[in-house]
Amino acid sequence: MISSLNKKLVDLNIVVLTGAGISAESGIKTFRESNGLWNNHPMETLASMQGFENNPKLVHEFYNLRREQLKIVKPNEGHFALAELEKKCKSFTLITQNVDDLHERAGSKNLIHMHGELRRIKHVVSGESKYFEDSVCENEWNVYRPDIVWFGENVKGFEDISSALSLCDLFLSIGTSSIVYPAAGLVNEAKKAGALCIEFNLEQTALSPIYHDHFYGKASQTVSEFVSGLSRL
Ligand code: BV8
Repeated sequence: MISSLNKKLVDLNIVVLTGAGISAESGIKTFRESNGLWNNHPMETLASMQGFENNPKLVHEFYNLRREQLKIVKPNEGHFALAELEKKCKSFTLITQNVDDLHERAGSKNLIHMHGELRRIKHVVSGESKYFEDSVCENEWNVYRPDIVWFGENVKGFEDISSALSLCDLFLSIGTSSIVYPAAGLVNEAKKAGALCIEFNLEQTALSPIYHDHFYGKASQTVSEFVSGLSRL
């Protein structure tokens, strides 16, 4: 299938969308698998402004725990393979729904955190955002919120995302259930641009039929193997 690209790797414009599945083998829980992050609380109570206003304690504790976890997890082969791929193609845009910092730590540069970042908080009134890697303490639960995109809030970087997709030759979707929009719909933009669209997951998703090809298996293996194959283009 990749031979249909008719381009050398060095001439390819590549866009990648990642979800929680690429960080699963680093020990970060996904959202929707059994015993996932949202098992005990419906996502609306943890990832919405309404949920935050109703119970800032619960929401801060949810994000404090996940922020603490960043101190003990490490990028896996899937993250490193994407950082390597970025060095070898004409243009590379990594769009992640993940709020962890494993892509940065693996060496990825051109990265858009469309759902925000665990290691940033923002002032609830001014909206000013700052880097933060500890736990938000109780006396600041109503002053700061996680700089995370919740349901009903606009995603980040959408202009840059759209311009990258308009030039895209190859679109890879890795480790996402393709349930959350507008992230799940990006493949349609890539297809309009004439890109070859490939899905990497453990299993089929609702949007699998839209993709031209699929690699089923653990992202740390499937992505590394795919990148090695691309390097022979
Ligand atoms: C918005 C907070 C405009 C961050 C999250 C149509 C168009 C536009 C909007 C909508 C629409 N329809 C509905 C909406 C509204 C809503 C939405 O999409 N709802 C869904 C539930 C239907 N979207 C929004 O509200 C978005 N904003 O549209 O703005 C707007 C403005 C005002 C009013 C209306 C609209 C905002 C969406 C962002 C929400 N924030 N979380 C956080 O806490 O982390 S969403 C949450 O889900 C995370 O961000 C996460 O990144 C995202 C997607 O989840 P996945 O990453 O896919 O994880 P999941 O567990 O689901 O799946 C993991 C996959 O990995 C599985 O398939 C599994 O098989 C696979 N896997 C596991 N292990 C491995 C693996 N694969 C490979 N290898 C492995 N080892």
